Amino acid sequence: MLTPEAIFIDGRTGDIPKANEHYTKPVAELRGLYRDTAAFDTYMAANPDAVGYEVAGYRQDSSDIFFGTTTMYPGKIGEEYFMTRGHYHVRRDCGEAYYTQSGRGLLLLQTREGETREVEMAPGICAFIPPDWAHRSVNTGHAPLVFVWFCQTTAGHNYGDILTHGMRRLAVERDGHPTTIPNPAFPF
Ligand code: M6P
Ligand code: ZN
Repeated sequence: MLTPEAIFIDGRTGDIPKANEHYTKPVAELRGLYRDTAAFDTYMAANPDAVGYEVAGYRQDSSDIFFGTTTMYPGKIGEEYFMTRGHYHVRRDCGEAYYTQSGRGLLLLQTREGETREVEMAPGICAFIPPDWAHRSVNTGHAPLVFVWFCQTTAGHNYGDILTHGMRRLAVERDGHPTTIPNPAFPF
């Protein structure tokens, strides 16, 4: 039987001492995400070991929910900020919540029908991600962006569509400020 437990989460670093899942995503594995491949190659030549983000999770398999943190490091490739891969859930009836603890960011969302939304990520804001909306988080600040996520254990990640086509909108820096623009490479 599962027993209740207190899980400490460090909202500044994303560290969860009792996490039982963890991975680090090197920027080197994210080449296809960025439009400016020349800028990507220049960045990687100068920062071959750069880390884009880390994910820590607390999961008990026979439970229906799990949670964890994502810690996204600041950076840019060309005019695009560091971002997660982005995904739909395999289970189309599963949503998610992202509760930002520190840093600044943008959550980009889209439906299969072509709707897009952006939700600000800042300390105190909990983003509601409805079922069947693809979601990608972007660190638009100069410090780590740390958020706590809550999801169903059986939701699953469906990366296919986003990995192949990207998202409909890109988060870019223009005149020193974050904004979004249509993705010229998206097959509309
Ligand atoms: C959030 C959650 C995780 C996800 C992570 C990184 O923390 O949604 O489930 O894995 O972001 O995003 P991605 O898997 O799209 O790279
Ligand atoms: Zn998700």
